[in-house]
Amino acid sequence: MKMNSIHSCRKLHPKPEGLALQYGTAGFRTDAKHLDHIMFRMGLLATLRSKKTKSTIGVMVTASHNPEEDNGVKLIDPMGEMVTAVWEGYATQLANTEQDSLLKELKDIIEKEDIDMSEPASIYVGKDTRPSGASLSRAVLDGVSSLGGKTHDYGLVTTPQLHYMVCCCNTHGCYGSPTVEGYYQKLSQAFLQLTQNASNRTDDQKRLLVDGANGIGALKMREMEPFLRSKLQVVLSNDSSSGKLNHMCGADYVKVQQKAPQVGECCCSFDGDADRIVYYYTDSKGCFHLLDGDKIATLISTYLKELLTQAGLNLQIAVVQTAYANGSSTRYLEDVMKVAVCCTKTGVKHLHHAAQEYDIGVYFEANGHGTVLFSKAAQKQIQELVKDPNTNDERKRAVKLLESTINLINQTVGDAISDMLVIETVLAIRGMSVQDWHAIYTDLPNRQLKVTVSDRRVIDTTDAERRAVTPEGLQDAIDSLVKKYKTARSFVRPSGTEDVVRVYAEADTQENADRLAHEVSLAVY
Ligand code: 16G
Ligand code: ZN
Repeated sequence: MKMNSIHSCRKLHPKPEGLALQYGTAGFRTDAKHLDHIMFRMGLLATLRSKKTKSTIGVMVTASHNPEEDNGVKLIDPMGEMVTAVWEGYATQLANTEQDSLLKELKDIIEKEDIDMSEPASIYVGKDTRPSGASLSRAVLDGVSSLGGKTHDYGLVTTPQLHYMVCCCNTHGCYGSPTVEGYYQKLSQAFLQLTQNASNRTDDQKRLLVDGANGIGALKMREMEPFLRSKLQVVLSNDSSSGKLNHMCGADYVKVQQKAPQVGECCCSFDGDADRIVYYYTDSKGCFHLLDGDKIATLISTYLKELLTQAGLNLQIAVVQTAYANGSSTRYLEDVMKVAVCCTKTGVKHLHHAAQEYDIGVYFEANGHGTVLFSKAAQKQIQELVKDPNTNDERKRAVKLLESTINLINQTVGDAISDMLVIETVLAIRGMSVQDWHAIYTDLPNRQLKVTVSDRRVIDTTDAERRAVTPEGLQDAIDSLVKKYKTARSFVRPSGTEDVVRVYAEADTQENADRLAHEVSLAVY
């Protein structure tokens, strides 16, 4: 055991005294200046997690859609999932321990988890394009080697690529080969196979404007393009290293500002680490139309449900949403599509876990983060049906499409590149334009606001964050405000990533949604 080397190495990554940070909804995230010691310590913790699980663990250095000056880090568990809640707790403890008790804190974790320190450890490390990424990822590598762990530094990768790589490694290649090239090959092969079924696509239908948020997604899209053999013509914008990451571009900007950073008939935007995507277009009158995570979930679940029916497979499909899902999408899925809808708390890990409960769980946050999970049993049924010689042609076509679609989806986490290819496939196979897709249902006008309060933790929520339990009287006040409007809904929740309370309102008109959001935010003060 090389615990002693921590003593010497830790001096290189000292913790500023008194600084306390929390492993939040998506890891640590703050101004990059404050993160050196956090990175080193996450290297240490990832090594312990690897020894404990006897598997490869991932460490991704990214702050997603935050400004370029920020950075962050999150740990990836063996199957490519987010690390468990208990280990999130260890991460916070370890991050906030003052320098002289670091060793004691490590020993506590080792004891609590009964970790055999003679086990080997293997850590995959990746980073997005932030200027601070290079030195911060070196701090992670230092942490791992302090405890004698082995590292594989993938350098610049998207967050979902690193999740994919970790899963490939721990499933011994069953999920694919753990290289960036293996990722491109797996996805592009599935995409080419699927789009063969839509041979009459025009060049216009193959053309897509992609806003890369001046981040890693743009870089990786350019690498992937040759693998797609002109079956998709990607026109990249915000792809430069000179442009500022996430500045006036990217998925978060488009969703929150409801504005297009580029004008065209079919556009999409990635976020800074390419795990989120939204689509949009500008019509002939110059009006902007957004197709967010709810629209994506509707498109994909409708397509999958149709294939299940054609294949004669009796598998349960459900859509997992959060309180932010537009009411129209929920109504459409439940009433028209007859698909089960489940609502969870905000944050990918909550949606992911809920989706694992179904044969096929489609999950998307309205902000564009999401994917589809197929249970092992469902995948087996699909594979067996493909091989069954008694399957008739119509069923065989449907089940083969299902099989290739599974290969096109990154089941470890939401993935902008994979989601984009799935969406392009569905539109191609169903012969739909982005305008047809948009017309499936009409979003209810909505508004999101932020309110700054002295302590956001006084607000506690229940029912997947849709109702406030404390402070007393707040929910009654919201209820009576909502009653004044038609088809209205509103909720408040403390943010998990910023020191603010978020307010959401939807109603029959934009004016009413704006007014309701404003009134509710006054009730929060
Ligand atoms: C994080 C979450 C995202 C969630 C957002 C909510 C992950 C990978 N990301 O970015 O899913 O929508 O936080 O932020 O889990 P909020 O709590 O500030 O509203
Ligand atoms: Zn992201």
